[in-house]
Amino acid sequence: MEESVSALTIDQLNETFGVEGRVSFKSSDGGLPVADITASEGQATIYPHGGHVATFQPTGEDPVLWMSGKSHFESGKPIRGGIPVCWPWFGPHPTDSEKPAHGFARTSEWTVVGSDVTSDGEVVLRLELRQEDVNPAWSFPFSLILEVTVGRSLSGALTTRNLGDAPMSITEALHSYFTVSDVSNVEVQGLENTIYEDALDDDARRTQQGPIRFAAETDRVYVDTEGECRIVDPGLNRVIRVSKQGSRSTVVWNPWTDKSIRMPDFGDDEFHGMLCVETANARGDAVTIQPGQSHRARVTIRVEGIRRDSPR
Ligand code: TA6
Repeated sequence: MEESVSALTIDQLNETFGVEGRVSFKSSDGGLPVADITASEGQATIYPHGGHVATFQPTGEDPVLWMSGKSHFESGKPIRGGIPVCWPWFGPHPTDSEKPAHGFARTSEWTVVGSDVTSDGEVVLRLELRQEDVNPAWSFPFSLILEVTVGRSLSGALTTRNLGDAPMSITEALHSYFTVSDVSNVEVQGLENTIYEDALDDDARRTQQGPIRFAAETDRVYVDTEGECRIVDPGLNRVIRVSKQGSRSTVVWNPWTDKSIRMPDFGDDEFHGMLCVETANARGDAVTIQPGQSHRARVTIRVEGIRRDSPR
């Protein structure tokens, strides 16, 4: 079903986009509308607030996306976990420190514009953010569409269309938070020999030697890379595969102790059980979109068992 609507009630959302046994909308504890997605081989929840995929769990698997027990679920504040949409800038605003970190998309109210069920039981939900939905001080003529496909895997495709008459430059991230057994006991493969900028050392550029392991705060923007990342987690006996298209940066982040304590919406000890591997176009990988043109960044997340020949 394709219909552009905005600020619908829960009943209207269910009437327009609900699908029996597959897509239903309800009011979450904090009062925000949320879509419950039940595909044939996986479940997810998606908030129009921020265009935010909050949870994903393939049938028979442990939850894949992580959510802080202290996350806000209220308008004007980002949700801490799942897949925040960082857009139209990643990190601090390049010139105006008054503007919110990671852009305005993740704290804006998106509009549900479509829902589908495919022949093999995958569920698609489409949401849109447009210029008229955001603070006029921050906006320019754009359309931002998030298309989420839920099944055994989850994919999120973020399409920016430039509706103006001048080129538009953006940085962005699908800032995915993953559940791990113990971040000290996992490794990230797929970024070996890739150059990264170390956000904890004045963006010093270094080359990744071997898999990434974690023993302290880690905040790295790997640039000029289109590779798949694998989070190898012996504790949960699984590998989370994060593949992507239309993204040239991958951000790897764990706040560790001190930064966790500084974040009010993040439990002091929660860092042990989470890891961010983010599908981005950040720093020098900014994207310029010509008038009338569009750009799509897409992440696909899937889980598999650990093969016997995987290290650790
Ligand atoms: O993606 C890593 C990062 O840029 C870190 O520097 C940290 O700030 C994280 O994003 C979370 O940012 P937030 O604004 O959501 O607290």
